[in-house]
Amino acid sequence: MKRPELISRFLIVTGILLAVGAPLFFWARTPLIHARMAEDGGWNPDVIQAEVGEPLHLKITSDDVVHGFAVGQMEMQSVDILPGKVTEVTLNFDKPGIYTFFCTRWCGLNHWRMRGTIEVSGSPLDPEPATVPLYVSLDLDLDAPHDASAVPNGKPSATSGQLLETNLPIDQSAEYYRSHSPYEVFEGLQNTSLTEAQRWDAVAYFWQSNTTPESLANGRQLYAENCAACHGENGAGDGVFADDLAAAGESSLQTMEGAMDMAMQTPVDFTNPQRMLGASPALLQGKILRGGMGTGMPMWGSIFTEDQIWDLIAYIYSFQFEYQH
Ligand code: HEC
Ligand SMILES: [Cu+2]
Repeated sequence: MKRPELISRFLIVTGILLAVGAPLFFWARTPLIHARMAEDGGWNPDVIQAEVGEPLHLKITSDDVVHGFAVGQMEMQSVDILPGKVTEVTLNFDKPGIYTFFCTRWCGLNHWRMRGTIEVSGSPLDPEPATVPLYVSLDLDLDAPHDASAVPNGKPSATSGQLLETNLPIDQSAEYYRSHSPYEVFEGLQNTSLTEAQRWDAVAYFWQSNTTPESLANGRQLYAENCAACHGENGAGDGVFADDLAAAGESSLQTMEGAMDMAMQTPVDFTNPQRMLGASPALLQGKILRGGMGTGMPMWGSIFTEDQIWDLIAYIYSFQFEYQH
């Protein structure tokens, strides 16, 4: 073989490699993501790499039922993922970190287990200091019992609370509200001339003053989409999946693996005053961020922004109090 021939062959081969390789390279960066119910494997792949400042193009399809796709802690509308169709999504990241993508359609009992991660590398476009969640800085023990030792007869009324004397010994700061349970604030009113019922009404008014109609409305919507299937539309712990969770808990207790795991539990009843009036917003924040560790309560820390979690908490307390708005 003469030299020039060798070179031209080499060039042709490189040409073919480039022609096939370049699309392959880009295709490899945007693999087709398959969605399946969690029992059948969930997302595949479930780990995706991306870079700050570079748009991430995703193509997603479903192999079984209709799922939804959204990424936690990002302002984005969730998109439906239909069986046999390819949905394209483009994401932009301005901060590095590990993001969680998740299913947004209630596709089954294990729906909330349909989660995957996007590992974003690079440096932040707009650096901001990292914040520590309040329950961490308060060093709360999330698993300690927190029942209130006294509860009101009926729902305390914020409207009645507002009519009471105004110079009650309640610290009006947001920090005080977030780090105390309604029961603790009730106790703090012991040395006033108020009756017990009035003290609870004052607490209801204090709770209402620490939220806004917008925050409650936002919390209500997030709750309906993400929590009601277990905790119930009206907070009573009787969502459509509550029985399934209890059954899964019983069967897991009967197996060796189940005995090693913590038992699945029925979802907490948010209308139970003893339980909820004894919990501070910071404690609920910790429980929502961390989840129930094997009990069936998902962890939401990688899904919601801090503000969304406070909105959810404000809404959860509305099962305890009679608000004006
Ligand atoms: C798959 C079912 C399920 C879903 C969905 C769910 N939870 Fe739970 N949740 C549970 C179970 C079970 C418990 C009880 C176990 C525990 O306390 O850890 C619980 C407990 C809690 C607690 C602890 C209350 C306390 O006083 O100890 C809070 C707060 C809570 N959930 C909030 C939420 C919020 C907010 C959402 C929606 C964003 C949500 N949960 C979605 C099942 C669920
Ligand atoms: Cu799904």
